[in-house]
Amino acid sequence: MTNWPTAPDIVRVGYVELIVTDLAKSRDFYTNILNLEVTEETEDTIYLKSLEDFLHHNVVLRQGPEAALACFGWRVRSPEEVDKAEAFYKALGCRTERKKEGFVSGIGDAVRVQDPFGFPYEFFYEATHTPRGIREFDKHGVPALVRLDHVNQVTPDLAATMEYLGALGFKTSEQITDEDGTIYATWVHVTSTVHDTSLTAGPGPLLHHIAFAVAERHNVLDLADRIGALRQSHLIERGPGRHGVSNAMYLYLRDPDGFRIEIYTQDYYTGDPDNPTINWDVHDQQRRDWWGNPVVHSWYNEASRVVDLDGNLVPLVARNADSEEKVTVGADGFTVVKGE
Ligand code: XXG
Ligand code: FE2
Repeated sequence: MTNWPTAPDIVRVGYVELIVTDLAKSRDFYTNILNLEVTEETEDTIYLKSLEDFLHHNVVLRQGPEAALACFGWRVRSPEEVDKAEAFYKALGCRTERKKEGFVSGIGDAVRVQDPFGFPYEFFYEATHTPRGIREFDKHGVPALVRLDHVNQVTPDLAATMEYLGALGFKTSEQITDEDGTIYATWVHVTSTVHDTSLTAGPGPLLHHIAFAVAERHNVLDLADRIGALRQSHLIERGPGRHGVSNAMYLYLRDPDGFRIEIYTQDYYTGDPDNPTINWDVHDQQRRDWWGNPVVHSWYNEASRVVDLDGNLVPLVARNADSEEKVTVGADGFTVVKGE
């Protein structure tokens, strides 16, 4: 067990920065399909936010040569927590970069790190506020994405990554395991929801998806209907459905670069200190879809690369071989499912 340095107090995932290969195409997807609001735009960068948030943005799209995650932006509780985050990663021997003026528009003093598992994380407190759109009912015609709800990471050594996120204050709400105790996926939270990030075992570091919340269950269906009416059904990868894990309603879309976007709503409260962890058997066919609908192959086997602090793709590390051996038909994980 590592002796962890003092961790920063993480409030939530504030934004994600994605490198996209065709900014105009991505703009069309994030505004016309997802109906996110553009809060700022330059020649090579677009900032977008969900309806309910008061931060400057939840998504940054930056034009670049290769589609990749540039960072997850974690909001911390106060400006001092940014110092703590910097000290935390320095003590772990990770590369860090601090910018008092911020790395992107709308965000002040921030530190970016490449974490021990290769993921690009940013920690910030200072942010430009924008008006919440909650009373702009004239804009609600299209199902509104109200919040950035969570992100999902693929990592080769799930147990070690879990321990590290535990040191950062994340608690486990749900997990998928087998009879030998191998963990295939976990859902961890700092807010009182089921998760702020989720870990899937597999070759990594990779970004599996980002997820926005909608207010009501029927909004998930409304969005699927809208995409159908726009004759864009190829954008739908999985769902609509109800998850076993989290109990939430879901729909997965793929953006023009293949980034996976989940539309998600109505999981449950997890804020008590003794919130019980739910364990799902990897062979339970309702764990990922409560109605038993099969999960499409691409959902298990495709994910996006991440970049380091210099913008270079982080090399992939194979999944721990031990757990790979134990995967059986219908089992979980970011891996080859035998029999397919
Ligand atoms: O947010 C999620 C997910 O990680 O996207 C996937 C909640 C549950 C699931 S699962 O497919 O495991 O039910
Ligand atoms: Fe998700």
